[in-house]
Amino acid sequence: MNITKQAVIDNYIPEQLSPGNTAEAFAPSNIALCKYWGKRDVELNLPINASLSISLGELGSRTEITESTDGVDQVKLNGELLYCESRFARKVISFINLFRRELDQPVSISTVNNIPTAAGLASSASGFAALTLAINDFYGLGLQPNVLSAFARMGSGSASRSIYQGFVEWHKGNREDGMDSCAERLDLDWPGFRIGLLKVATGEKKVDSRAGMQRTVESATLYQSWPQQAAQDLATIKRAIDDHDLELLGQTAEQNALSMHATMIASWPPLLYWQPESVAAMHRVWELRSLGIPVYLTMDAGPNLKLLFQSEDEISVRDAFPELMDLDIVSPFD
Ligand code: 2P0
Repeated sequence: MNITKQAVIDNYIPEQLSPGNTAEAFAPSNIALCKYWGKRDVELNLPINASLSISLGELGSRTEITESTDGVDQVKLNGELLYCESRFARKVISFINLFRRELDQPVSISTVNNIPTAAGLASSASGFAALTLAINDFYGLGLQPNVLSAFARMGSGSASRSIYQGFVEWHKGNREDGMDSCAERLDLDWPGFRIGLLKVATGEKKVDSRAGMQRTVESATLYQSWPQQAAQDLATIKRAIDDHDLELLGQTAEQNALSMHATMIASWPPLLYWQPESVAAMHRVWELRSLGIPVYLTMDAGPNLKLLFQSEDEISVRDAFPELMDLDIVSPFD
């Protein structure tokens, strides 16, 4: 039988907790340049491949935990008190329960996301990372960042990377309990690196990443080539970051994202997150590139694009994509 999250966590935290009255933590969102797609262990969110991301600086989630004053757990999202049976509230409470266990102390958890709503970014990565950091503080656990990263991963895979700023690698790991499947900040900066958050379509997606990657692993023959490609792409992207080589980074990240989408499209039933507006925006990126502007795209499990470029080309990118507001262009090293 596979190891449970609870068994893993019990090995790292004391039986007797010493909760405080309040704790607050922030974690950034992140965009993968080499994507995580596919799990080898669904319970622990252990990935089939290692991945690499860039964190979005001040854009992310702030989570506060306080002792509840009215004797029941409360979950707030962006200031709004949620129905306790809502999906988000249940996810948050069941994650807290892994740490709180038998402790009879209802809490109030408030999460605020400051990611521009226009960016259409999922917030599970920054949300679970901020929640893990706040739990560590609230219950006085004193855990190291690598352990916090592994715990955040059990909430949502990509949250393992949101424990850190900058360029971050999430190691695949080999251990059965997954504790070596945690992220690490790479000691590589790139002050001129820019990310444009281009929202092209709205609407709730019908298949979330969790279900989408499972479907791909189970039904797409094309997925067989993914782990090897991801490993090569990750090594190339690290080299490109080290050399501040945008062409190599952009080409590899774009090809990595489109290869991931190819595996989704090759699933059954087919999984296509793109909308007509996504394809139109891709053509605009390629058109800009044909004019000599080095701008590349990446996409996650949704219809929106993220643009990768450097500060010297910001004016050209803004001209070509006038819908990008100031907050949609992120300077991760400012
Ligand atoms: C990534 N994505 O590397 C990839 C690329 C989406 C496409 O990580 O099931 O919300 O909670 O581990 O982390 C989104 O998947 O999935 C994701 P779970 P998660 O950013």
